[in-house]
Amino acid sequence: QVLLFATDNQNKVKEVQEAFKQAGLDIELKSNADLDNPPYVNEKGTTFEANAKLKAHALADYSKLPTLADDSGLQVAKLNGAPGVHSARYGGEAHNDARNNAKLLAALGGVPQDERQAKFVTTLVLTMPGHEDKDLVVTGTCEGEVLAIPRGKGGFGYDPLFYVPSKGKTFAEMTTEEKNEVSHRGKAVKALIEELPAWLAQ
Ligand code: ITT
Repeated sequence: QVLLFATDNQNKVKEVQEAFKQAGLDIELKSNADLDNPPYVNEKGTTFEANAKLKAHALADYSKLPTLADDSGLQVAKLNGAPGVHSARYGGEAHNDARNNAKLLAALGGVPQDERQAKFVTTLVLTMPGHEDKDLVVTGTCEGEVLAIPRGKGGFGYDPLFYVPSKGKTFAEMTTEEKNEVSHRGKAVKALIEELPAWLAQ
């Protein structure tokens, strides 16, 4: 079974592929990088679900393949939920992890550790070309804290700053498998897999 993952982010592909493998699902994931001239999607929605649908529908329409999209972001309580849906471009117009992390650290400058609670959110949308009315939509979240000093070399994006108390580690200090056990994306994929049989049977 081939599934198109409507993403330009190979780190997302790696995590979702690993989660499918752990669940014993034999799914070949393709992504935007495997397509010739995939359409650019302007993520102009104000919610994770709206942006995930924009990506899923545009790429399903183009590829005619069953298509999965992931829209994610970090919501920091002290910053009233920012960067939220703007997480990818928080630090400037171009998507740049180092600038995003620098801006997040600056925004939280001087805030003590016990006031640095944050939540990662992933909304996944699975769509069949021509059947947008039947989208499968699931969301996963992960509670943690934003550290003042980055830790770890793995993962991507805000991972070195996102500390998960139940693991005693940042996402960047975890293997892909460990991150999937607790992460927003790992939980969203588990929910997707649970709902897949009923969705496919409709
Ligand atoms: P696509 O839209 O092509 O899928 P993207 O990286 O632009 O890739 P989003 O629009 O969902 O993805 O932006 C989410 C941003 O939030 C992403 O760029 C990261 O900086 C951050 N992010 C999302 N999931 C993350 C994770 O698991 N760990 C660290 N940062 C994450």
